[in-house]
Amino acid sequence: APTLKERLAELIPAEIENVKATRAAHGKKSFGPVIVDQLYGGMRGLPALIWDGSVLDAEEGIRFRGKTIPDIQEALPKAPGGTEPLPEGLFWLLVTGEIPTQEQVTALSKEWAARSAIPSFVEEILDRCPPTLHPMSQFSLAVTALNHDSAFAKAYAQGINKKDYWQPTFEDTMDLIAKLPNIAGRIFRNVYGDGKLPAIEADKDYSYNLAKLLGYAEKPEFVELLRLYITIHSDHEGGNVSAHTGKLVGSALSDPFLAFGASLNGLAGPLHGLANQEVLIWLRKMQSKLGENPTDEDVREYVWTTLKGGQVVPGYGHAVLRKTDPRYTAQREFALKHLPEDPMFQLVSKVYNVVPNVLLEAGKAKNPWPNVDAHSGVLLTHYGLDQMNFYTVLFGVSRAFGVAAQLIWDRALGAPLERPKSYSTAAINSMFQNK
Ligand code: FCX
Repeated sequence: APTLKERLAELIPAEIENVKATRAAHGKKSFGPVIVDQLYGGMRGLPALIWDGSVLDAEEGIRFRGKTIPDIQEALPKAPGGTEPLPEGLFWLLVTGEIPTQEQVTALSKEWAARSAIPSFVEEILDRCPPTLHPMSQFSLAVTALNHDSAFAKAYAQGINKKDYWQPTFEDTMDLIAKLPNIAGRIFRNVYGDGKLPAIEADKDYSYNLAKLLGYAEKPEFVELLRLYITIHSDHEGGNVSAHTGKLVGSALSDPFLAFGASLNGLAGPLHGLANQEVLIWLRKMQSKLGENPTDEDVREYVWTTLKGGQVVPGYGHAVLRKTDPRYTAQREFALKHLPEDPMFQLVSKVYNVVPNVLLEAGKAKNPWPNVDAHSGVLLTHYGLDQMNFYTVLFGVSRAFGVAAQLIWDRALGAPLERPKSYSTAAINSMFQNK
């Protein structure tokens, strides 16, 4: 069976032809008008990007290469004795559109373990960070610094032919993904522990090794949770801040480390990935104010206080989704299976019964339903990982999979520099003066 790189080399020529044919057939077709409000409104709904790994439907939620979350839970290879999909398989699917064999997934686990060491100067950068520096800032620093050894940057400096860009890009993205557990683990141990890190095991899967670095390898259920977590946070089509930023920066031919470092800075914002930390803080505050078992009416009032204070309810709403996020549902099902009695999970369920009605009543949010971030922290907390400032780092480890897959294809297909057109308010007023 071919390796991932060999399979890619087989797929790329046909995909170049497919894009050519698609553009020949549909290149001049219109999606409809662009209206001025979209320029002011954060470009909602503006068709502007190609992203092959996944497509998001407002009602149904995410599909990875055409497959829903339940589809991939069923189809992707599992760890021995496990029931959740291995993220290695999800990466293979994102890159190739194909379901890998167990053997191909095991080979990826091994390859990532073999590539996992980080340069000692990056370890030193992390060791010098004050523990008060947010884990996401540390994460971004370290990923950016990996550019020191970028195969793409080196090949470019040596004058690589653009036809071959995808090859060093592939090597860099494999290194990037492989090194993230050691970076995340080091940040975790430096900020919350004694800075000592166990070694990665060469014959174990990615999620097991990440759990081990965090100190959770002895809890098989937590390892399963990580497998699910990394799988479902990996990709959410191309327009979200972290994905789009990675693609944008990559379009300047900045290497995958620079591009994904930029993604992480976007993921660190409270309206995006930091929302998983914000949710836990918000729930904890609610608990300390209302006690362990508040009534629906108490929760309702607490939600209203948040809204009246001019704040968002973290974990609710979405720029594209108009239904409960299937990533939320997948995590809820995990909780129902493994921790139905957990008081914090019961609080999350109560919040789920109350918040949508309040948001509907308030009348502003276009989507009153929960997103992925409303649930993840409670699962991690259940197993003891209650260092909320760290949660977005785990989201970041996963998001690398989706961004990496697209970076490979962008370089394989010769995606051009991104450079949309901007206008000033004065220009808009003069343009539409008499229209
Ligand atoms: N609580 C309170 N108000 C909300 C809200 C929420 N959860 N969601 C939307 N609104 C408000 C908006 O703030 C906006 O108010 P304004 O008119 O005063 O500016 C109005 O409703 C319309 O916004 P809407 O069009 O529905 O939402 P956007 O596409 O602009 O924004 C996000 C989408 C996700 C940013 C928004 O729903 C939000 O702030 N949610 C809370 C933060 C969050 O959970 N983010 C994580 C999202 C995601 F899953 C991820 O990236 O990880």
